[in-house]
Amino acid sequence: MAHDPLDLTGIEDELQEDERLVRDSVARFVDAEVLPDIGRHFADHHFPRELVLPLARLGLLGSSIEGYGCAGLNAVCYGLICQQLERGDSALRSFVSVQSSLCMFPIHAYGSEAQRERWLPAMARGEAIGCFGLTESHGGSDPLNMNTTARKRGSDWVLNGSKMWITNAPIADVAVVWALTDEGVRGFLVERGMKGFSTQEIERKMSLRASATGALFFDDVVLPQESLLPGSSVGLKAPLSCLTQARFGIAWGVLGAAQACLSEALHYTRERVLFGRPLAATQAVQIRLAEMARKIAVGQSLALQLAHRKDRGILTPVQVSLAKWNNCRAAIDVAREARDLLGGAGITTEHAAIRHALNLESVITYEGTETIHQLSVGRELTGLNAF
Ligand code: TGC
Ligand code: FAD
Repeated sequence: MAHDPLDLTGIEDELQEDERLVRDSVARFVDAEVLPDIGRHFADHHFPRELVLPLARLGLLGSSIEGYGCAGLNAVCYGLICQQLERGDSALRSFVSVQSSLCMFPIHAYGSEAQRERWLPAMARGEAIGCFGLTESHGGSDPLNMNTTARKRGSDWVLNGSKMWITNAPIADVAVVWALTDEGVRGFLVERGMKGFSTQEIERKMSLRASATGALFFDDVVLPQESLLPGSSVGLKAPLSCLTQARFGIAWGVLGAAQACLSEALHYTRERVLFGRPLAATQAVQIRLAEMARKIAVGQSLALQLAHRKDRGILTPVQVSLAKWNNCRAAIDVAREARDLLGGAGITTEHAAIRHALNLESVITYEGTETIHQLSVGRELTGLNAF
């Protein structure tokens, strides 16, 4: 075959040698350690915690951070890492997104030197796990409408409220929590074991079943002043800057899920013989496969363009919104098409398509729903805020 069907625009040729090496090492890990068991973990609603230390040993936790035991890789490498992990399962990419972009990034960007020294090396080694608490049950799209409060009491802060839909909550050692102070929203580090802090797993999800999702509860949790992230400005700017990091990784990651689905659909339709010929030899099926490949190719070009802008320090949040929206929509469409092309076989976890399609229902919702990103782009175009 002249072209790799998963890379019609030749992204491979644009990569540097070190970027390929990172990509290939993660790909080998996913093939050997993730794919054999992930269908079972999904079916069992179980986060495979035993993969955390191997992920750390590969340098995949906080991989963009310089120092503190982190790998200091560029944006293309971070994207490729997310893509390979999500080729395995969105749950693994979610774990790495939250650990790296939503916890280690704010500790590095807004934390004190003592907070960095305390948490970053341990998190890079996979010995400490983090979560990010922004969303509350009454409406995640509008995080400024927040009920969780942090009130000053002497030199301490007292935290009350709850957070909902928090990835890693049931297994986290530390939570980056955004709470309303008298001045506005600020970020705090809340540690497991602190009096009044508890977590609860959300059961019976039909999506991201191999990820641990939960709620955080704060009942008069007393936080010393050292728990405040001192470098975070008042308001949503700091948490939104974390989301931009994670959304960038998602824009790359979801295409890994889409590639897995296209690959499976190509294989299946070549083998499946109906009405005397392979399904893949019919015009209708070829058009559908071509559409899937087109969506992946366009998404890849967008992701690579964003990575180069990120490395040059000129990436804007609205560009990330555009890519998160476009690539999640592309990936879920591809996964649903693959599921359909597999017919009845497509509804079991023997094949990957339904698992990816169901996972992508969460991915298109979290980190800003599709509508939120469309409205961000709309605001950029018109100058009018329609939220
Ligand atoms: P907006 O006007 O857009 O911004 C407020 C201030 O923040 C600034 N800003 C940024 N600054 C630095 N870096 C960034 N990336 C920034 N993005 C925005 C902005 O310039 C402004 O600054 P200033 O100085 O002018 O005040 O804020 P808004 O209040 O209008 O925002 C509205 C909206 C809807 C866009 C925002 O609330 C939003 O994004 N909502 C969606 C919430 C969301 O995405 N939640 C995600 C929770 S975490 C999650 O889902 C994790 S899943 C993880 C996994 O498992 O992988
Ligand atoms: P809502 O905000 O209630 O939205 C409901 C619907 O209304 C959506 O379709 C939305 O697009 C639409 N809508 C909203 N505003 C408008 C408008 N102005 N006009 C038209 N339509 C609108 N959060 C964290 O803080 N940390 C995490 O680690 C985390 N992990 C998650 C993991 C999973 C598996 C899931 C499902 C969610 C996670 N979230 C996390 C929460 C996630 O960010 C929110 O679910 C998301 O932001 C949407 O919020 P919501 O669910 O409250 O929906």
